[in-house]
Amino acid sequence: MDMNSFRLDGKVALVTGAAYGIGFAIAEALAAAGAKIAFNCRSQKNLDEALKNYAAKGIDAHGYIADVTDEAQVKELVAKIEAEVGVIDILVNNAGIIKRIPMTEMSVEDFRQVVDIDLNAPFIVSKAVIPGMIAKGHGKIINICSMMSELGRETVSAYAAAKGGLKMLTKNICSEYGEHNIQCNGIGPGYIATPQTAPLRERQADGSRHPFDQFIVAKTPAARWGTPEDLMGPAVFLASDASNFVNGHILYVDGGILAYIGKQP
Ligand code: NAP
Ligand code: GCO
Repeated sequence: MDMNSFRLDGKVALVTGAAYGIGFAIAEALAAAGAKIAFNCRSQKNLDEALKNYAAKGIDAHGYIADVTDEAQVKELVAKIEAEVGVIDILVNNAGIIKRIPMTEMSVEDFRQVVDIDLNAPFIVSKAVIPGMIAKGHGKIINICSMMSELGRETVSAYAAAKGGLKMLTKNICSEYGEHNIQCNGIGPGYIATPQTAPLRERQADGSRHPFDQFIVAKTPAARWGTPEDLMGPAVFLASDASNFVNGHILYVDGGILAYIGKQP
């Protein structure tokens, strides 16, 4: 086997919401494999900070301000990337939010906002890049799904609905554009230590670990939280020619959570 099939030299990758967290780590991994990196975020402050952090890693990233829920901004973003970096070969739909509110207390506005960012935006961004991929004759789309693409839990109704929908959008993009040599797959991270999950790991007033933190470590066969770095290898694989016959698949990177019934009493 030619191990160069894992390389991404010359490829243009757009990672959405990659100023920090999982998106930043995935962009770092794609860059290490040879890709040119474009990313977006929503504020100048985050953009400036992120560009410094990419430069500190030796990555010449192209950063833009764009809200992924706004189709006009996304079209402009893609046009700028095409002009300044090149036509996109790899799209990682990473930008996402969560709101932890019991369903009967959640406003419809909050529910809609989560679905808008976590599900509608991957549709908007994918729609904007697929024509360029068809013209190039290849493309890779990686949707960042979740444990909540498969499981429910208290307080995350909108997030679970959106991430479950994102799993099916993944399978549909595969079905609709596979014949154009476009592979669309998902990564379903387990519980990963990032700003999004920081509230679930906060130390208690008495210094003890958050009960949710203890619950997740007990529920994970690997017995730890994941790190953004745990997602690097899977992302490179799904972005590269090494996965050219993998399509419509969700790769769960969860330390074994979905395989495990839970600790016996
Ligand atoms: P994070 O640290 O909160 O980062 C999320 C990123 O998305 C931020 O850079 C944020 O930028 C950006 N973003 C949010 N809304 C946006 C919008 N409308 N337009 C552009 N960018 C936007 O979260 P993370 O933990 O790295 O999560 C990244 C992805 O992985 C999300 O889709 C999340 O649901 C998913 N995920 C996370 C975990 C986990 O355990 N952490 C597990 C499974 C899946 P701003 O600074 O502008 O808000
Ligand atoms: C939560 C978490 C999760 C994770 C992740 C799991 O409150 O349950 O934030 O939803 O972030 O998506 O895969």
